[in-house]
Amino acid sequence: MDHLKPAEAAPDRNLALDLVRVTEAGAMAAGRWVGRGDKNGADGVAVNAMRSMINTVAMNGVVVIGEGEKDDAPMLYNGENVGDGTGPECDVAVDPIDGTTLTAKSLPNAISVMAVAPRGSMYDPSAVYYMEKLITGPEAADKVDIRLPAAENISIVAKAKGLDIEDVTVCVLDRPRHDALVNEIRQTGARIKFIQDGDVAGGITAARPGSGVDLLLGIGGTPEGIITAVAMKCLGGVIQARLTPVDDDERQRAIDAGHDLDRILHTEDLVTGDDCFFVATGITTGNLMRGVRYGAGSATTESIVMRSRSGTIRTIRSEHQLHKLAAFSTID
Ligand code: VTB
Ligand code: MG
Ligand code: MG
Repeated sequence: MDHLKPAEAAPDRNLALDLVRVTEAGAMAAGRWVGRGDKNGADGVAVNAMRSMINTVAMNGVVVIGEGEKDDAPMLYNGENVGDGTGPECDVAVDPIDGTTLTAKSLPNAISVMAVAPRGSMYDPSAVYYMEKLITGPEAADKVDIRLPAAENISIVAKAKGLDIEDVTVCVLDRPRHDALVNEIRQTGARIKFIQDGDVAGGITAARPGSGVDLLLGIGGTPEGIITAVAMKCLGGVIQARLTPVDDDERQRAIDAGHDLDRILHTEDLVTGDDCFFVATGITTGNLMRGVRYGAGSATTESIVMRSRSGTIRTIRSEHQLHKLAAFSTID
């Protein structure tokens, strides 16, 4: 049976289509909680739905990024074994809901998202919850530099895309910590698309042609940054990041954990190699995908499924018959 080893060692191309069922399950569970004003309740049902589905996937996964610590949410916890244990050895990064507040308030761009890569290939984000990010698409991917002022990166992106500065739109999380950045961007004449939450969707939008967004700048979650790195590998875009401790305690913890806070983390540092998968399903409708829609006894989901090695980007619209999927009626 030795001849089977190489095939088993690397994630198989069919994995992507199995994985999407996991984020579909998360989104369908969360979809019932849209607008209910209870972000932890929504996160809880999404975690449970994903956890039961993920264990049917033929992989030997370990959760290396399970959200929860920063947002104090229930987790698919770090170190948890996931998958049916039969397939390739993988690192799994999961965010059952990126945008719990978006879900609770029925605002756009909440997604259920997961990334998978060979074991050991994802950056260990522990100890520092936030990072400064620069994300853009293939055109300017090898020209931008997070160490430069925002104005310079905006002009690099404009030039690479053949745009006037005024045509460039920068996605920024709407937070007081970004006040200076917002001023700097506005002085260039570029426009800003503010997002309330959800910089995974925001980052992908920045790398997708025709999305109306050209660049993402600002400080967001470290786990989301690593998930975004997988997406960038598939899309040919780039993420550059710098760990950003929020206070002295976090700074010290980061240094003790061996992080070099001056280091620029490139896409390749956040996930090494070229054999990774990204799947996301819309919870609320946004720029990338429509959210979950319910009909009589049915639900329709839209997902994006990407594989880095092939570069294939699939949009999958699925119609689910809920009476046949009793496991998803999580609201009762
Ligand atoms: C960031 C962003 C996420 O939460 O982590 C943000 O990356 C948290 O920022 O996409 P604050 O602590 O300032 O709220 C999200 O928006 C959602 O998890
Ligand atoms: Mg989350
Ligand atoms: Mg998140």
